Amino acid sequence: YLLKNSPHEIDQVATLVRRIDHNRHVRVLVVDDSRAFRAYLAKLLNLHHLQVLEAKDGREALDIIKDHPGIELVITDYCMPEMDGLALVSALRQLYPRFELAIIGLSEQSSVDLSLRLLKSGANDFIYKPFLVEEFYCRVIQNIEQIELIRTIRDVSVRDYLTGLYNRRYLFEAGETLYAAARRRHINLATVILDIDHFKRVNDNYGHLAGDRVIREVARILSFGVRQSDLIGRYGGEEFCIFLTGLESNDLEIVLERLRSAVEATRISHEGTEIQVTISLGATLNLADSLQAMIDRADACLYQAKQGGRNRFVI
Ligand code: GH3
Ligand code: MG
Ligand code: MG
Ligand code: MG
Repeated sequence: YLLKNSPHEIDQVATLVRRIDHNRHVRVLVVDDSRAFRAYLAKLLNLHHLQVLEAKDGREALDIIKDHPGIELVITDYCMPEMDGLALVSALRQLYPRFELAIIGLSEQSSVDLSLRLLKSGANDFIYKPFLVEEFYCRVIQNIEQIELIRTIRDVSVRDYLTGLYNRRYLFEAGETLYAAARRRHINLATVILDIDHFKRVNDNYGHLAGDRVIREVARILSFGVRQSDLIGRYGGEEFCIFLTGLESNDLEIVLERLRSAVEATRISHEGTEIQVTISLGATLNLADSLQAMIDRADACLYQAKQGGRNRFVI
């Protein structure tokens, strides 16, 4: 390849390298039938601390991307023997939307409308060979930054700021999905609502900052107490909601008691003193007519737990 780059030019782009230094773990898949060209691109990308995986054609690229989650960018050649760039872009777009995986087409000018066809198939960007290293870097960085920005925005939009748990909006959105799946498969969906006992006293006695710390700590204990596949979120001020699938009645009791006792056993240090809180939990297991109906049932159980003296669960 006739690359229009001098070593001097590579020095100049070293300043760009610093910009995405924090992207140390970003994974890029390079797809090209020329081993030498793949190695060249890998070297350029490694300069930016990007982790590079290589594939020699579209078919191999699809295998690799399925086995390696976390690839954010695919840079693909057009002309390849097994599966060409156009077919690869189309196949990838069936699997990943544009805001989850960026694709840059990279090819010689073989026809006037090649870049157009790749873009229409779903590529985010296109570069003709030979290219300026600086342009290559600019496009790579811009595409990665866009993917990461969208990821950050999505993350912020589903998380509760104080605790890092899911927020109420996402909790119910994802809850509806779990509920529909439970209906289809005729399985239970445990729905748990819990509330910190006498939380007003914490705020009154120790101040709002201490109250916030208690909420965060309880959130941490709760998320340790459930499985990765369970859905847990902050429902209100000091109220939380958990959806758990695949539980029998006995398991639910065990989970609720584990959460209750874990919170009770914790001492939260604040300005030299230790704060202890308890939680009350309400839960229901069998499917009701709607997710809202299940939440209402769990809420009614929570009310009973409060009436019954707090620091307990009711199913
Ligand atoms: P109960 O045992 O009946 O639940 O008594 P409680 O005092 O906990 O009563 P309630 O649940 O009604 O009180 C919730 C309090 O939580 C009221 C509100 O000021 C406080 N709160 C809500 N959100 C936050 C928050 O984000 N931070 C802090 N520090 N306090 C909050
Ligand atoms: Mg080729
Ligand atoms: Mg409360
Ligand atoms: Mg409350």
